[in-house]
Amino acid sequence: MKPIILYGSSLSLYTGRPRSYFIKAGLDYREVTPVTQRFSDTIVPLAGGRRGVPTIETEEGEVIRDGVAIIDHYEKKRSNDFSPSTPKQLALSLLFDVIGAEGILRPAMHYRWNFPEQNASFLQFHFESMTPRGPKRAEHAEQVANAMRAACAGFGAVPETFALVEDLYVELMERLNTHFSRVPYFFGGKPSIGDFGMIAPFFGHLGRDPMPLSMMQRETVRLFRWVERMNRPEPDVGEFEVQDGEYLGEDEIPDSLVEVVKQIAIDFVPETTAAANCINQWLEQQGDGVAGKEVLRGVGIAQFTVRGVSISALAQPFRFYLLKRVQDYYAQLDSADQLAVLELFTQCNMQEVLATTLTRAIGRHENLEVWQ
Ligand SMILES: N[C@@H](CCC(=O)N[C@@H](CS)C(=O)NCC(=O)O)C(=O)O
Repeated sequence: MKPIILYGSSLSLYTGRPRSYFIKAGLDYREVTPVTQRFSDTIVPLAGGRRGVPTIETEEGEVIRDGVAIIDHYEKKRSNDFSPSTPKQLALSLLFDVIGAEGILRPAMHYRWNFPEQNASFLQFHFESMTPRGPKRAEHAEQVANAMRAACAGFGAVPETFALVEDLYVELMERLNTHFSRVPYFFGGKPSIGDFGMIAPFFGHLGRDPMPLSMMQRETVRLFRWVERMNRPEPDVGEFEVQDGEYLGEDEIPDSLVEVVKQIAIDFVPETTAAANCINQWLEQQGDGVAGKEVLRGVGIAQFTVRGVSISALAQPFRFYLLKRVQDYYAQLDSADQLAVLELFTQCNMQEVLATTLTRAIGRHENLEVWQ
């Protein structure tokens, strides 16, 4: 059987999600930087025309673009092995998948782009490696890097918000550190869909770029160990007394995990509400003409306030594409399980996101997200 080809890069946030999944699932894969002729000529046209990573060629030669779709493909094949089977754990695991995709972008981008003294040469090397070879390679790499630097501000990390972004991140690191000193993964002895979602910002950016990596190693070794563990094929749980490789029994959600989610809710909830309002207004202006069209990365600017600081951030429909999976899961539970999940989300200050929706759903067509 041919290995899976994973087009991606160590530097790329979103590649971290399927890479970790392949490692933990023991799947044979090769990571290839997306600069080959084959990528441009054969893969990109089958990936909706987008040069985005992660994109894979499966063992059978199928092309799949998007980390979430890639994991869905293998979870289906592997009987949902990395999805907890109990309601609270599964609902929270799906929520962490949303948070990993969009809820940690501000600190991830801030600690990458706003510390040039520590990060600049590291980033320059990687951006060049990801750019197709040619006479103007360095120039092209710089253009892409500049676009990403601008995206950092677009996600709301600007001088007026730096102190807030740093405070929230340090508090989150501390809470994650406490949680990972009790259990090796979010829900016990085995990684979940939520772990794979969260490793995206925590490996590619926060657990690898020189500035945030050194901070994590110095201040929160247990969090650092989770990042390391997520990229190793063996369980790598030597420091824990319980090494059963199982999710916690009886749908347990440890208090330390509730503290993590409460911390994330501080900006995730107001941002989700503001982004939904912004995208819904935009949808109203578009009318039915938008049906079948590709969903763009951002469709406006969401404005919200956290601890008295005003934040403007790109309103991204992808957040709601993933959030709908949490909401759909919740909707089909029986009433006792719904109550248990609602109580948990309320305890975490996340209850609002169970009901924050877009007025038009998002589907997938030929490897692109499209408005339905
Ligand atoms: N929804 C996608 C997002 C992937 C993404 O934004 N990847 C970045 C690099 S980390 C990229 O290639 N962007 C260009 C594009 O997607 O066309 C996923 O979860 O895989």
